[in-house]
Amino acid sequence: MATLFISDLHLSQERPTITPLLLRFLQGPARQAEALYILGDLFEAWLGDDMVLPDYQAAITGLKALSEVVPLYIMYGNRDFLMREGFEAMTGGKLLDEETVIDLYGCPTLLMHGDTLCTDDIAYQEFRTMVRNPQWQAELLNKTPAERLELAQKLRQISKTEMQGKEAGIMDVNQAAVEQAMQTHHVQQLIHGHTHRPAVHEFQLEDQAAKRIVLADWYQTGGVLVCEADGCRLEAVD
Ligand code: LP5
Ligand code: MN
Repeated sequence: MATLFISDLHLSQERPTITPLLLRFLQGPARQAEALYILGDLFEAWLGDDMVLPDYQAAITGLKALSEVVPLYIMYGNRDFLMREGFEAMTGGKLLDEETVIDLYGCPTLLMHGDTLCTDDIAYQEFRTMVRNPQWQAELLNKTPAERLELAQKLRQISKTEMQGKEAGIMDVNQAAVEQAMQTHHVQQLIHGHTHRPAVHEFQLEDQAAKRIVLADWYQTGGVLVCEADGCRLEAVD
């Protein structure tokens, strides 16, 4: 039995093939798993548990069906950080803290979305501080669904324009931030998404072998990290 990790599906009507791909995955490989972890940005934008966009309903139903047979853990990312208890009830998934350590077949492993590791992206980190402020979130959730949608669309436009002006390196993780997070949690293995640069990075941390595994996005096809007692491998989902 394997433990599976996915992230950055960014489910959206702009990429209509991805929801059916997820549903096949949930009905197929995920059913055989020991557990499924979704490490952020399942949705292009989650605007509150009280306003589920019709495009998301099929995925939610699929997750709920899976969660009845396989433990499902969900961490939010920079697009869906407004998921709360209502979302847990809809999907049967358990929301994880932003930095969660699990015992992965004997290897303590830190799970993160990955955005907080991109410390060179100062503009993003300032934006993050603003939108993670509980008061900002409460004001937002007081707005009507139409107002929230409009604001999210504006933010997406600003983000797209800003990203065109950023060097690629700035939008990747900062190695010192990676090492600090791993040392704080006393782990030699980290799994995260967000950067859309799937890879296994091996390095030395405190004179011992350390690993940072980056999950793939689901923009063209999907990707999954399959972990078993003898190790982890990145595989395509198509
Ligand atoms: O996710 P990804 O990889 O595309 O981009 C991120 C960073 N961008 C973001 C912003 C989101 O894309 C915006 C959409 C969020 C929708 C969900 C929010 C739900 C609640 C709010 C709406 C109701 O996270 C991007 C990083 C990139 O990753 C790589 O790490 O660079 O960061 C940015 O582009 C942020 C900009 O640099 C700064 C933006 C400042 C915006 C200030 C807004 C002021 C208010 C305007 C109101 C209209
Ligand atoms: Mn992200």
